[in-house]
Amino acid sequence: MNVPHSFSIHARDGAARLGTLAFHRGAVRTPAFMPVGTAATVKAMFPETVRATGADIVLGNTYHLMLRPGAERVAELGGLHRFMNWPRPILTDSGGFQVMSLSSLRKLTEDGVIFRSHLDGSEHRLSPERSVEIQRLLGADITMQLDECVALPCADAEAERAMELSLRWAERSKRAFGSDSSRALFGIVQGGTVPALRLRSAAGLVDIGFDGYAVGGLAVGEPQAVMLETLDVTVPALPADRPRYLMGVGTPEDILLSVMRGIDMFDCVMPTRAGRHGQAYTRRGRINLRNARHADDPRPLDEESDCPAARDYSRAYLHHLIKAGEMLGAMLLTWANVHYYQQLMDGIRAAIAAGRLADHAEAIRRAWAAGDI
Ligand code: PRF
Repeated sequence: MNVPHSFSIHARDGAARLGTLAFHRGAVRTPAFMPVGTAATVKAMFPETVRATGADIVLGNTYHLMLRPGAERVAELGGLHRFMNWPRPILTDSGGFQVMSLSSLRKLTEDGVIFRSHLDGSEHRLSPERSVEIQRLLGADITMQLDECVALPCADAEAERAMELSLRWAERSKRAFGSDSSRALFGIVQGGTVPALRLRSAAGLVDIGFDGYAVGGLAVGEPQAVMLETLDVTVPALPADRPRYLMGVGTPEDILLSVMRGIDMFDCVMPTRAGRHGQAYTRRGRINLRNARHADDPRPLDEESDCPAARDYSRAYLHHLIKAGEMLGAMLLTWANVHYYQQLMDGIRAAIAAGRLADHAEAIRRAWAAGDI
């Protein structure tokens, strides 16, 4: 089907934007949070439940899927959407970031990266062209360019080298992607925390021309204030009429503060990973269900939530499930957390529409600060 994708902005409040990113598989309401479905599954959740929380789009990973079950196999089985029974939009990350954090014996060259699989030690290569091809085989609605993300803090020269390499890879990714208006290709801004490098990266990507622009290389060890300062420099350098995606972010507060700086899309393992480890995100902040103080607590996580996981199960029961290592504990907390994140985005979108995001942000932060017990 060759229905072109589109991005439209319906309202603004300060730098924040309310929009819709439309694909033939469905619309993505922005600001959007994308649950992470690394290995063709949002861990511990049914796709139907992910959708019921309000998610319009999920993220998949080139790195994991190329190693297992293999991109060609997924393509032969009808693509990632059919494979995982998620008929709505999917964004796939390009693999570079995961190679750096998960694989061993990495060798980075101008052509791409050669690495050993974290699964069986087998050798693989990923170039900008192969990453784009894998994402096409998976059937991604949004393809990310291959980039190099350096850990922070790092020397300016190292941030510059990785940024320039990422720019050259951006150009090759764009050429490899060709013209397919039904799918989107996003470039990724790098440049560490050096304003001049961020600006050069953004300008270079805008010259090449992308359907959307991601800010990479943040939330990799720097303080929140440094991340926000980098956004303050970077976001104004991106085209106003294109979606902006802050990769791998973040806590509910990071998301709120980044929306207020003009970011439209987010992804993070936090709600899913934290859920599997016994942490719950709620209106009143984070709750560690492993803590013994919950053992006799008959209250649910949030009696006012319309998520069954947050409303219909006592903290005592959740504590028991987590302590006993029962799968249902991870399932319920993941569900509650993904639902909470989607509710957060829903509230943010409504506040932008009403032109009262600053007040809304203040109210949310007050409730977090007041705490739970
Ligand atoms: N690049 C890519 N994926 C990413 C990142 C990046 O810089 C980050 C950084 N927070 C998360 N995921 N390709």
